[in-house]
Amino acid sequence: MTELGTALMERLDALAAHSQDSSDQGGRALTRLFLSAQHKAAADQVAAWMKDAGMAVHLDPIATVVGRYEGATPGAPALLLGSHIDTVRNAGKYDGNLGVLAAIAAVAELNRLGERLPFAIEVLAFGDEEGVRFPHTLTGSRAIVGRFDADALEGRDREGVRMADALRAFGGDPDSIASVTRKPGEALAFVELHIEQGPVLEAEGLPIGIVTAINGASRFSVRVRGVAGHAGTVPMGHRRDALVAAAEMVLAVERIASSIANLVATVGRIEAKPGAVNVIPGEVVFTMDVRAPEDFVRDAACTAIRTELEGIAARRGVAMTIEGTHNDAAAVCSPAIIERIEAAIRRAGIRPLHLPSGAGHDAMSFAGALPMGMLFVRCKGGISHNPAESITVEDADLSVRILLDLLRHFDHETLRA
Ligand code: HGY
Ligand code: MN
Ligand code: MN
Repeated sequence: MTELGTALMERLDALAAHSQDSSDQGGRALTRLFLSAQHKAAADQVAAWMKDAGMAVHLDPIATVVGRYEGATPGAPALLLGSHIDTVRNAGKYDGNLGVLAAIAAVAELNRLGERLPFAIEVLAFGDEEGVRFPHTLTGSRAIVGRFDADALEGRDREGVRMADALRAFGGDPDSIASVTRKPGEALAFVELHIEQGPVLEAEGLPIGIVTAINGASRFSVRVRGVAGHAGTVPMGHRRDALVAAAEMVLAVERIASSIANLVATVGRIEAKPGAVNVIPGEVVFTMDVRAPEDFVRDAACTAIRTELEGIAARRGVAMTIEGTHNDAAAVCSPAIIERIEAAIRRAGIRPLHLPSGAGHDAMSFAGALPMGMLFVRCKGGISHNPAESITVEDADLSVRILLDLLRHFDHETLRA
């Protein structure tokens, strides 16, 4: 009796085929970056499934695929569902994609039964939650609530391509992103279903949980400039080696983060130039990602890290700049949505567990603008951002059924943010 889950897992496998080949793990891993050819193919596939589910579909100017299923009265305010279809490099196939396809499966079931609710449903397939290709992130979800930062359009990828140009080539329209903003009364709330990407639900023996809050996050690009030189002729004491300085900085980031409870900091990418075996690196660029449940803790940690890196740069005689590329406050989920999600989980006979999210999500873009909440789905070993990411067909099936139940019982009249 898991036909909804079986169909959902088959679609997740099919969607995962839209990937740039990657031999990182010796096989075909999943890498689908914002505005890439793989994103286009996945967006087209998602649009087709939305149409099959009885939705009117369009691509919005910031490349979000939008499917709308009318309520009993056409033009009624919409409950927004969805997540993202972009991935990190060498990703699993459930992060983001599960939330989009589970929402489509729930609407398809309503459509199959000819059910119309007292509100419309919009399923949103965002293309830029991970923020891996360009410096900014959450561009699609932020646009829905009028928080899109136009500076993002000037961001460039590794090949120097401007986001605005890639967006136009994709079929988006940088000049009309403001039109994406929902007018007051058009949207009721945003609810996102997503894998937990952590070990708690599995440890508790629960298939699904209720998110209380989403950690705030700050991202930086750090550039270290030393002096390039001949690896064979420059004595060690005469070097201003950008990579060795950066290495000390990376260890400092780890040391500072490890000393602060519930704070995490990660250097995910580092690039040394010119990148030749016999040249002392003259320049290094690396990224930093800092997160915590409380904003003041994260801010204080970012200040401490900056001070420490400046000290290392001065002592080693290298220049350093730290550019902030993303900053998102911690987002508290709406009690009204938590209540509705908890009621649906109880009706399914499952113990309702409330838990925070260490990972960022599109839902955080809605905090303070629209009532928002999230359901977490158990994932094996809590593994994510890794091809080993996995869920069971039973949990996939339950996700769709609980989402359906949430929709059918959703009291939209008494909503407050
Ligand atoms: O980085 C995150 O937390 C999310 O996967 N974008
Ligand atoms: Mn995600
Ligand atoms: Mn992710």
